[in-house]
Formats: sequence, structure tokens, C-alpha cells
Amino acid sequence: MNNKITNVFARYVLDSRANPTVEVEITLEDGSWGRAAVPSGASTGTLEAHELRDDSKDFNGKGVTKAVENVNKVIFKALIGQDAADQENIDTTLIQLDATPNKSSLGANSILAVSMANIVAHSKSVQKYVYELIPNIYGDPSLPVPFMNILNGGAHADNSVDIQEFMIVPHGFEKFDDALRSGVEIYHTLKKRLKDNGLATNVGDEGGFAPNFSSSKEVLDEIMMSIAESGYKPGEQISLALDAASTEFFKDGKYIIEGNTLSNTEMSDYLIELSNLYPIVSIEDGLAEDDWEGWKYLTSKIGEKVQLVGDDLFVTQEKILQKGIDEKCANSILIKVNQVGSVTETTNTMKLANKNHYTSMVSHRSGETEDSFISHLVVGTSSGQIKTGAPARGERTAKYNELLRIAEQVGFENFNNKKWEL
Ligand code: 2PG
Ligand code: MG
Repeated sequence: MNNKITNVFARYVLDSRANPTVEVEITLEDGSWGRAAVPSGASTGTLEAHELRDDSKDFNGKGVTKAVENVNKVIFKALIGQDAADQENIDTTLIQLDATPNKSSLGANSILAVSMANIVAHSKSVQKYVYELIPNIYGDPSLPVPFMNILNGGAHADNSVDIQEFMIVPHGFEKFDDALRSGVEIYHTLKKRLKDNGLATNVGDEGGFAPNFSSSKEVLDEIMMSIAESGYKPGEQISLALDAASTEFFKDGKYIIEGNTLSNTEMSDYLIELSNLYPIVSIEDGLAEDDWEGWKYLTSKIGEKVQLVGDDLFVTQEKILQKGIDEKCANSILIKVNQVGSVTETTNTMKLANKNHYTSMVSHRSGETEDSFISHLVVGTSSGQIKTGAPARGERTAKYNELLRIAEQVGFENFNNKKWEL
């Protein structure tokens, strides 16, 4: 067996928000090695797997010394000699070693880094791309429609915009690179328009612009004009998507947004109004993570025509997704590897989603590294949708650039945009 693990080594590296994070390297008997680093969120769901931080004064309490030590001392011992080809066994070993329901003992950040590094090391050993080793859950490997977050608000920017993400969805193209290019062009047009109107063009955590606007309608109008001015047809070629991240502005059972205090039905009706006024095809976290009643209402109202994505609601976990399926909440799940903490659990959640006709959108976090594992995850599972920020900031372009490289293998025309055809 060439795939025996001979070394597991962790260090800290910095993420895109100047916080330390865990990076792991795994070496195999044949000399192949793989590396992976974990991301970190800002608008996190309460039930996410535990991110282990030091809680000392170093790095303002964000140090990962303990998580790194857990890899180098505890996980190292458990994995030496194991077969890297058996990802499921590696992940089960890690889960059992931790032995808590939310990975709070070893830390989801240490476990996930090891889990991802293992599949990368194995891919090198068998001379394959990582996406070739990922289960083809939704179909044969294909390139995703990129959900590009070009205007940032909420917890990702210090502006007056309450909704966290305004995304463009370039689906009306034959080829992945044409879709990506259109998004890039619109991004530049938006920048120019903001500048010409005396608005700020500095960017938020995910590379989207972060000017002050007083309402979502103003933002959406601006994006619509940027699409048209770039020479594209809104709705036909480019649609829109939102991540409201509404848990962030849900206080005492009410949604405090754009100067209004709304009940869950009023919040839903506001989102419905926006989706009637603009070509919005997908809304993430329109309701808060514990507002199941609100989710049920919104899903019953527009679940047939708009993709409703549960992020904080489902936190990539099978059990919680099953509750959503049973209660008819949402019709799609956001997939973030560090919300659950291992490769196998991530793909298991996606399998459950597919079985129940829920779509899966693979996602970055607002705090990211150059690691581009999620580009392989989205192609391999053929989920057809990725959100990985604006086409700016190195940690965001790392994912788009990896998709461009993968596209040379799977074919640029192998573009999974069927769901969005008019
Ligand atoms: C989200 C994400 C990624 P964060 O809410 O969907 O865009 O943000 O990583 O801060 O949770
Ligand atoms: Mg979200």
C-alpha cells in the first residue's frame, strides 16, 4: 500500500481577516503530500461545529495554538500508518477521537484541516485531481454557476447596508468562462458607476464593494444598471441572488432592517416583494436560524419559484437538514465545510439534500485562505452552484482561478446552468 500516512503536521497561517487559522500537511509513504487550510466565518450559525481558539491575549484571543497542538500530538498518533485512500475511515477516526457532538474537544478547525489535507495527499499519490476523488452526488463532474457577491453589507462591511450579500448569477451562457467574464465586467462597471456617483469603492471582506446605501432597492437598482451598462440582459443572462444573513438583525423575535421593525411574515413579504421587482433567483437566510415558523411561511409562499437557501439554519448538518425537509423549510442548503468539520460529513449532507430534491450551494467563508478545496468539491459533486465572493481579493480569486484550471480538464462547456434556464 503506497497510501499509508507517514506524517501529519500542522502550523498556523493567517487568513484574509488577519486572524490565525490551521493549516495541515499530510505525507504518504510514497512521498506524496497534500496541504489544506481552514476558513472562518463572521456571521456564524449557533449550531456550527466548534472552532477552537486559544482565548489568550495573543492574537486577541483568536490564536490556534491548541488546535495546532491537537493535530501534531493527538491526531498525528491516531493517523500514522492509516490508509489515506479510505477517506471515510480517516474521517470516522477523527470524529471518534474527538468524541463530542460538535468537535469541541479537538476543534473542528484541526479536524477539517486534516480531513481535507488527506484527500489532497491521496489525490497526488494516485495522480488525480481532488475533484476526481469526490463523490459525484448530483451528476458527473461539471462547472458551477458562480454566485458572485459584488456588494457587501451586514457583518462583512462597515457600511449602512443591512443585507449581507448582493450577488450576480451569470447563468445565461454556454461556457463557464463566458459566465465568469461577464461577472468580472459587471464588477468593473459597478465600480465605475459608484465612483462617478461619489460613492466609496473600497471593498468588504468578500471583495464586493461596500458603499453606503439606505435600502436594498437602491442597491439592486444600481446592480441592474451595471448589468445593462455592461451589455448583458438582466434575468436572461444575469440574475440576482441575496444572502440576507438575517440572524444578524433578528432581535427579540423581530427583524430590524432598513429602519423598520418587521415580524417574520412581514420580513417574508418584503423578500417576496423584492423577488417580484427584480430577477432574484435565490435568497439565502431570508429568515433567522431559529425562526422555523417564518421559514415555513416563506417556503410555502415562494418555494416553487425562488431557491431558498438555508445557511445558519442548517449549518451543513444532516440532522438539521432532515428537520428542514420534514418541516418543508427551504429548498436548498448552503454547504460550508467548516460548519460540519470533515469531508465525509459534508458530502453525506449533500447526498441527503439531493435525495430530497434540495439543491446544494458550495460556499466559502468570509475569512478565507488561498486554499481552493471548495472548487474541487463543487465540481466533483456537480452541485452546480458556488458562492465564493467577488472576483477580487486573492483568497476569492484563488477559487475562481482553480475553477479555470479544472475547466481545462472537464471542458469549459460542461457548465451546469440547466436549473436556471428560462
Ligand atoms: C455566509 C458566509 C459566506 P460567513 O453567511 O454565507 O458568505 O459568511 O463566513 O461570515 O458566515
Ligand atoms: Mg450566509
